Amino acid sequence: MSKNALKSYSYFLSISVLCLLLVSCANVGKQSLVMQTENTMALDVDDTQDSIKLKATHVIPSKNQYNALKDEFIAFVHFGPNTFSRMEWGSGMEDPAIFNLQNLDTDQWCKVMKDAGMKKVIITAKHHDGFVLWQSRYTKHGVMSSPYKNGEGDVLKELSESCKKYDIKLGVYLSPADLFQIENADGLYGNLSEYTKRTIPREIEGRPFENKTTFEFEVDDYNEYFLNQLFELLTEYGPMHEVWFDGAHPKRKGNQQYKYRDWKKLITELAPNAVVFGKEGTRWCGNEAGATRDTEWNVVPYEEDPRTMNLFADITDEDVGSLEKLAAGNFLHYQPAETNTSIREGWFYRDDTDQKVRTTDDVFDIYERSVGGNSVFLLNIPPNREGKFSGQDVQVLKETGQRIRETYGVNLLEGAEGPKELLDNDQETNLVLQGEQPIVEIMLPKATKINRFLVQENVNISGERIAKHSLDAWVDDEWKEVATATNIGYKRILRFPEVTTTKLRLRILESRYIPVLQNVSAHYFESRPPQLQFTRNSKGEVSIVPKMSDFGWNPNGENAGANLNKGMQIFYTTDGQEPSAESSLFTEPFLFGEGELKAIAIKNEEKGSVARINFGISKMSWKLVSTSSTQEKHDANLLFDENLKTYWQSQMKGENQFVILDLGKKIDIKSFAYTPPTSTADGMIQKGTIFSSDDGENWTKQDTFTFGNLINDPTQRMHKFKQNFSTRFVKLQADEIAGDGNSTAIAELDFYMH
Ligand code: FUL
Repeated sequence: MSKNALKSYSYFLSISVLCLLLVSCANVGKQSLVMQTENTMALDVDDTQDSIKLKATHVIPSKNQYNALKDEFIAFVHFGPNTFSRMEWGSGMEDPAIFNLQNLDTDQWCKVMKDAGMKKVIITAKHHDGFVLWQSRYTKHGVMSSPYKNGEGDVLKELSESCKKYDIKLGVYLSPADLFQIENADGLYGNLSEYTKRTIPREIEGRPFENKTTFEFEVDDYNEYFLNQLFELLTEYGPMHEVWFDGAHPKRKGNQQYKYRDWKKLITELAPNAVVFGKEGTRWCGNEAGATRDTEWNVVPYEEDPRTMNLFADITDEDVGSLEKLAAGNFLHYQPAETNTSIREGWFYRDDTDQKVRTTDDVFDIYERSVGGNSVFLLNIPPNREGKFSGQDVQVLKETGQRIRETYGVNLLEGAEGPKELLDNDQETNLVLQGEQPIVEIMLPKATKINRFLVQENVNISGERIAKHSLDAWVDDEWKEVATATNIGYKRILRFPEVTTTKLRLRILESRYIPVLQNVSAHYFESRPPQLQFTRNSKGEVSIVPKMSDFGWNPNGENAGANLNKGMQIFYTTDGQEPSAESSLFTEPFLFGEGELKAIAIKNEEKGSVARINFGISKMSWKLVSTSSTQEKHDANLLFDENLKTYWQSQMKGENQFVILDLGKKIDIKSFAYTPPTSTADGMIQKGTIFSSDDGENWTKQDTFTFGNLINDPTQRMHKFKQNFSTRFVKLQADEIAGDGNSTAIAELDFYMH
């Protein structure tokens, strides 16, 4: 045995002895700790798999992180010039007059959030365009120059007051990227100013601060501007519970650096209860579509010490915290994931006609996967141009709140027999489980129908330990395994086909260290007819099928297409009408050209949610004329094969790549849709031009288009042409590619006549 191996072996042995000693004395969860718990822990060169395992279970959330986890379901509000321009990303050069807000009802926002069961709201105080929603002393680019209350309005103040009224916590999104400060002549972003000692807040005549705290930092102009604004937000609108730093950058300039450690100092002092998103506090889940990982460990590895780091890269891998991953790092850090997505297509409100709104089924499904998957659910509800949440969004949130209360507000283990530490609804009592394969058995007071089981570890004291577990139900005089999953952490919701049972058994199959459970409960969710999805094949035939979850968790716990939906029928309309049992019955794929399809599943007279799709003109007679270049496996025919998984990708040749299509006949075109690939971030067309031609040789430039936020949210983008035009040949030219990409890629193109 080598010296190092011997050292780690004896380390592990002494720890094991200590563990045995500790475990034998009955106590609460703390008894199973064998070292000091920390929010961040360094790994040593002689750490072994076993010692890393042990260390990982002693990495726990900070007070603010734990509170963030307990908030569970929180709201995001994207509001600003984009609400009026219908853009996803502004340019920074918008006239503030565009923010033509006449009415604002932040009480309505908070009331709706409260009904939905949301505990906190984070608003885009400043999005990437640099427009500020509050009365900042340090810029004129914001509400102060807009028509809202003749420049006297303050959206953040109104929200902060409503939050107090409705007991909702407040957080702010302050975008480090700032296009106004990049684009305007006196802009501070990347202006190459010197780093000198500056006092924060900078005094502005006639606008004193009530809070007299001051800070000295060695910063440049933009960091000073940012710190001054943070000072305003944290001292005049608080108490602040979250500060949200977005990592996206539509543009950069002058190699601008962010002195985050200084920002952090200010936040820690002025808003001690605020968790910081995008830095060491909470982390992005890695997508904006509401996808969740099957295994979401919140103890993650870092190469550098996150307590002193300035730059944080996004963690987007499927595996964030397996033992192999942890072993490859130098530090272990507790960092909860936030699952952020929008209730509408895109982050900003566009309209109530074309912009799709998620159904209650969808939102409730994400709630169960995210909150029940060891993360926080951050759902964006973008207010409309009336300053309110739109009716459809309100309805969905109301129903989601109802479903959460109906399902999780009723614990079917009430009166059950079993370990009282788990059944007493007391967060302070915990059950330490011994043995090779620890088991918890619970006797229900009577035969009960259940299809959800909720289990929590005591992450706050004894960290994340369990790596695999299964649930059995006593059915027909024997144990039947109904669900199995990997880690638990703060909360795991197991979903499975309903069983009627008198006894449940939770088996811990793998654990990083002695398992400590905090709470279990059982529930019943009245499952609805499934959500539906449409596909159109290259022959132009449309199919309507139950939506299969893309993300591992089967809808309602089973194969939606099979047993769960027996007896279900699907009805659809092609004229924009709401479908009902009187509409056309879907029995087999049918030919469908351009237009809107709506469909509904009906089972036992109960209607599911309405699914809709807007198909572009049929692509059956399209032909590829030419492309600027193409990569071997990404032929340009793939951009009209009706398959979103395949895509055209040009060679790495930079901008001005193009594709020319023959639509088969002359067609009147009003709009088009670009769907980027999802399996590569290289080649997303951020800016482009559309040309038309009757002969494929003489071209007329028809319009240019701009799409924002493609890399983080690679979903379909629509563009309405300034003027309709009639053409047989179309040329799409890429003028600007998102991020660092230098190829051009298209998963699918669609053209619309309406
Ligand atoms: C992204 C931004 O670019 C989007 O506009 C949005 O704010 C989203 C929450 O984060 O990175």
